[in-house]
Amino acid sequence: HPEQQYLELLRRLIAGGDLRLDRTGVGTRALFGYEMRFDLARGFPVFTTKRVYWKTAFKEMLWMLSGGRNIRELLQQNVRIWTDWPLRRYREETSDNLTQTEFEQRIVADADFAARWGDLGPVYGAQWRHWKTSDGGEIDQVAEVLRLLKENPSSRRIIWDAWNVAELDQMALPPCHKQYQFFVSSDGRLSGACIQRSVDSLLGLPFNIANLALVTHLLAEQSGYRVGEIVWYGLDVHLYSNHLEQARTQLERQPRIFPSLKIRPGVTSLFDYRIEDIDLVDYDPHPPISAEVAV
Ligand code: UFP
Repeated sequence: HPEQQYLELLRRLIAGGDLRLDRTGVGTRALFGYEMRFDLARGFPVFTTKRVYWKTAFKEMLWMLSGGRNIRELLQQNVRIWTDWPLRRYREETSDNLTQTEFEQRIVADADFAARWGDLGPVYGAQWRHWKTSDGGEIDQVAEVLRLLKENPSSRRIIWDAWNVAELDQMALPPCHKQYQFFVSSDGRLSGACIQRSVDSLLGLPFNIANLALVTHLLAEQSGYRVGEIVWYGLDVHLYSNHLEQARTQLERQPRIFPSLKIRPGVTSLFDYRIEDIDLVDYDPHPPISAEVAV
């Protein structure tokens, strides 16, 4: 089963990961460099050895594709995965101890408050769609990828990149899945790759794989190709020390058949997809496993 690639990674991290103290103070077991490949024709690679909240991941991907950088648009769809960073900044700068829920409700209810405190800086979507040029213009890297897929599919430059060195210090979190590249084979199948510099193997990685697969499917649909493979490269691949038990639980489980992705036909632009247009059918995972995110 292709999910064994992931379980093998967890096994290696538990058994032989290098013990390092990290930025968050939690501590990790890490290895440097790991590759996984999934043939999208063999099912949609959302892991089954625990429930992955794929709708949350997909909403995040659509938000990134829209150029989003404020948590308000995520919270309006009940996606709370990015709240920790703005909330910490709010508490530090105001000494106001709102709870997470109070903070989130205020972001949704109050547009001015959201503009002041909900902005993450020029993170993924901002770089993908609005990379600033030195002459005051911007580049839409995703539109350029779509153009190349249609006009020059053998190009070796079908890339978008979020690692904007000059703006890293303005971002709530520097990009983890920092670069995407696409490839059209001679039989008309689109493959997608992602380079991820830093990988929370328990919490982040299942989302990152699902989102790489989703965006590859959406690009294929919009440029008239069938889907090929996804190829994922992680560099600092780590397991937080407070995720060890969860990883061991997952290793006791047998992977199940991957579900299939259904995309509503007739959406004419990559940027018009809404979450209602996308569904996963026959996803039958093992139960969820909860874990704390390191901020
Ligand atoms: N992280 C992921 N995937 C993501 C994302 C973050 O695994 O999509 F946004 C994790 C990796 C790391 C932490 O554990 O978040 C980022 O910390 P740092 O910037 O110190 O690498």
